[in-house]
Amino acid sequence: MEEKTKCLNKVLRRLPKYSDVREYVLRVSREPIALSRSVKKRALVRYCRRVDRVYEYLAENLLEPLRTLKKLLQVSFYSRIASNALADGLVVDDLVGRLLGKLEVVKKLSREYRSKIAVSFDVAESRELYREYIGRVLSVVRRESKYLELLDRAIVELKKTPCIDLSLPVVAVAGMPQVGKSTLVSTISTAKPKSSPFPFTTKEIVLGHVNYGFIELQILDLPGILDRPPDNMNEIERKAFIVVTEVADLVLFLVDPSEDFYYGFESQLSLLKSLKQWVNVDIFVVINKVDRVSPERVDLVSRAVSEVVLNAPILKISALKREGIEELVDTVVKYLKTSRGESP
Ligand SMILES: Nc1nc2c(ncn2[C@@H]2O[C@H](COP(=O)(O)OP(=O)(O)O)[C@@H](O)[C@H]2O)c(=O)[nH]1
Ligand SMILES: [Mg+2]
Repeated sequence: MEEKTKCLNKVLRRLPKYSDVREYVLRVSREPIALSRSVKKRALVRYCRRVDRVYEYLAENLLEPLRTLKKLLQVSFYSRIASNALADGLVVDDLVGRLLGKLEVVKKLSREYRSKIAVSFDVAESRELYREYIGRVLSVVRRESKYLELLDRAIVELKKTPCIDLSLPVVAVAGMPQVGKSTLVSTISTAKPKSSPFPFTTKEIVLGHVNYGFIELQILDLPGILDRPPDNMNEIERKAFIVVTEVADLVLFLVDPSEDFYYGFESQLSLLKSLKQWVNVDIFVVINKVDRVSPERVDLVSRAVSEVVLNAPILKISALKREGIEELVDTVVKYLKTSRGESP
């Protein structure tokens, strides 16, 4: 599948609920159908048209959106983001497969009843056949209504993911809650995510662009991650985890060196160690908030961190006071250029 910028919000459509489908079908069944004077067997023709309309509605509102979704789910990032929005253990690809399989029957039923109505004996028979048709179609959709609603939840989640160009480099900003991720992203990029003194302010993935000469970098602000195994993470933390494992070309791991940091330094170090194991790309540690701690404390934190990341750069910044920002962006751009085989 070609991987260009995909704005899922535009590409994907919400699915109707069973009640929406039922309402539409009942409306079509009531609505008058205009026919020109020359048409013979008018009642039969009207019922045939109604069958067509019901089928067109289902094809356009259920089958097509499901097929579009199925294609997108070939990108494992989208598939994992969508599954993350479902109840435990459900895999979005299985649900789409199931629904497409079950709803395929609607096409067969529509053809079958259209032919039967076309050769029906009289108005009463064609009406009876039409009723039977909508009864059967609605019962197929009703039986799947639980799955339709689940999938719609996954679609809503996918529509919230920003328009990332997966063929261009992506820098993900990760770390515990409150370390200053949103402040950094709003300092260096076009995105202005909300930062606040309360943990878990950032609940969604936010995409910003960093303009660096002719280069435009994609940078992602992420929800905070706590130091616990992925299986124990909540849905919001897992979203951040999926980004760092699926789409990031480089992870900036932000650390708060403050002695009074709510989650402590040891847990940040422990999270960094875990991320090193889970993530396949390089991780640069960024010690933030250097404006509020002593240089000795920064050194101490820096030494502890270097034992985990070994030779990777450790940057020191104040996102709030805009200190060390230029060097950070420089380092990132140079790294991405060399890692993509271009000279720096
Ligand atoms: N002193 C200081 N405070 C900062 C700095 N960066 C962020 N903060 C503060 O730390 C808190 C959390 O910031 P936020 O960006 O929301 O953190 P996030 O949860 O990691 O996204 C806010 O009150 C910010 O103003 C910094 O460089 N220095
Ligand atoms: Mg944030």
